[in-house]
Parts: sequence; structure tokens; C-alpha cells
Amino acid sequence: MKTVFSGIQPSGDLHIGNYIGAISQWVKGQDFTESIFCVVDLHAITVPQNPSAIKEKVLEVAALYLACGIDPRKSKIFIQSENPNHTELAWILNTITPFGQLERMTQFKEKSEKHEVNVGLFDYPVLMASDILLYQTDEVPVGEDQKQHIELTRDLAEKFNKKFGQTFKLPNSVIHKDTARIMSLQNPLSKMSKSDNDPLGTINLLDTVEKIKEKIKKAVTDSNSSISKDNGGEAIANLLAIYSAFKDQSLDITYNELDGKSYGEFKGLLAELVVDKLKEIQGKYTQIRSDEKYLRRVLDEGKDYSINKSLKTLNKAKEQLGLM
Ligand code: AQP
Repeated sequence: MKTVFSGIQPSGDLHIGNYIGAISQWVKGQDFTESIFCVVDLHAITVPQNPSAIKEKVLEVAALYLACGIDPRKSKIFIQSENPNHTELAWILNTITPFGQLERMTQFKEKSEKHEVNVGLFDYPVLMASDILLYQTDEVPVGEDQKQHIELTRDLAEKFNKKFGQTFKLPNSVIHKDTARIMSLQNPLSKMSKSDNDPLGTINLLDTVEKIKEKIKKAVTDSNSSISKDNGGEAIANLLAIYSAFKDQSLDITYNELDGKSYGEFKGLLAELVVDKLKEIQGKYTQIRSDEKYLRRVLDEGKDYSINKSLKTLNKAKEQLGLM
């Protein structure tokens, strides 16, 4: 059975980009893989966070994983900072990571334009490599933005294996081309993101029905007035990608279904689809979030599982280095 590992930062409100690019892919794979999903709070603190807010966000993200369909009988969910093996392996990997390679990371360059640069932000991809390699992961389902980090993870694994002996499995990223990069509803050239300053650009999983409808209504389109495969711009293509993802169908089928429909009519259909799905997720979320004992039990089970499994790889890496 293949091992799948992925995670999301509790750095803000989860949005439909996180759902489409990551969580919905996780849900699909959990029946036939060993699936391990993490709330990556140590990554989140690489940019300033409010301590009381992040505590709440960690639980919110875990509850959203479950509400979106991650089943704790099939998958493990845990909090990154509750398993110290992640930071220990990250330190080891730091010692083989070329400085220049980290300087070339696009996410680092983008984030360091918005935030004061700290060493943690620079080192973010090495901690991510540690997260993945600890579980002998085969596949990492992520959005397009994380592809470069997975490539670095493979490079580090290969380098360590060559230098010290076979220790880590080389993981592959799993990126679905139609939905790999959901863009802001206000700027089709910018990724939909938790840290977007324009609230109209992002549909959050916990948005109210009114907000969802307003955001879709105000989403930018282009100078055309109806859907056509041949002449639509990036903004309408983004809305169609969201529609396809929520309908769980290919973009080709969506174009065939909606060809010739006016943008206004399409936006109405899209709003209905997104509202229905998010209402279902929000109903489950409210139930799960109100039962903190249950949530804590799921996270404790995940923590024990992750510590046991990751310790085997960490010990092997230390042994190879002559550390034990
Ligand atoms: N717009 C997106 N389209 C498709 N996938 C996306 N992901 C994020 N945004 C999109 C995927 O969601 C997972 C979790 O991302 P993350 O929280 O670890 O970090 P991120 O990619 O930096 O996400 P955000 O929303 O942009 O957060 P901030 O603003 O805090 O940096 C990843 O698999 C990611 O690919």
C-alpha cells in the first residue's frame, strides 16, 4: 500500500483553493493508501502569528479536515509540533542542504517581500522535507505552488542516501493539472491564498452563504459575455476550474455542459454548487468542533501513530550518521 503524506498551515482561514488543491485529493485517496495528514503549525509560525489565535486555528483546521471527509478510521491526523521527530530530522537535513538552493525557492522569495525575513522562513522547505521523508512517503498530494518544495525533498533524500546509505524513499508530488492552482477571484494572476489582503479574492470554507454568493457575483471575468472554450480569459477559466472541482468532473465536460451560457447565469450555477457543498462541510464542522473531546482523541491517536512511525526513520538516519 502506498503511503501518502500532506499538510496545511493553520496560518489563516482555509479556502476553496486549499480544499480543491489538497484536501479533496486526500479524501479521494484515503480508501486505498496509508494516509497521514498533518496540521503544520511549526510552518505557520515562520510568519508572525497571534498565540491565542493559532491555538484555535490548529483545532479549526483539524476539524475541517474531518468535516471535508477525512475519515479517522482510514487516515491519521496529527499536529506537527506534537511530534518532535520532525524538527530533529529537519536539523539533520539542514546539514546537507545547500544554502543557494534554499535561496532559489519561489515561496521564500514571495513571502520575504511581504514579511520580515527570519531563519525559519528560509528553512521552511527543509522542515517540509523532514515531514515527508519521516514517513517513507510515496505520494504528496499538493497544489502547484508546492512542487518546487517536493523537488527539493527528493534532492535531499537522494543526497543523504548516496552519502550515508539508503535511508529515505523518494516521494512524488501528485498535482492535478485542472485544479492545481486556483486563483484569486479578483486577480486571476495571483494564487488564491489565506494571506490575500483582498477579502473578495478568496472563498473561505467557513464563509456564510451571503458572503459566498457576493464573492462569486463580484468575481472578475472578461470582456466576453458568454462561455466559449476558444475565447475565455484566465478569470473565467478559473471559475470554470472551481465549478469542475466542485462537480468532480473534468474541465472538458464542464465546457461541453456550459458552452454558450451567459456569465451571469454561470455565476448563479457556480454559487449554488459552492454553497451546497460548503453548507454540508460547515454542518459537519459545527458538530465536530463542538465535541472537543472527540477531536482531541483523534489527534492523540494520530500523534501516537506518527511518533511511532517516524521514529523508525529518524533512528535509521541517526544511525547512518554515526549519532547513536
Ligand atoms: N490557490 C490554491 N490552489 C490550489 N492549491 C492550493 N493550496 C494552497 N493554495 C492553493 C494547497 O493547499 C495546501 C496547503 O497550503 P499551505 O497552507 O501549507 O500553504 P500555502 O500553499 O502557502 O497556502 P496559502 O493559502 O497560500 O497560505 P498562506 O497565505 O498562509 O501562505 C498545499 O498543498 C497547497 O499547494
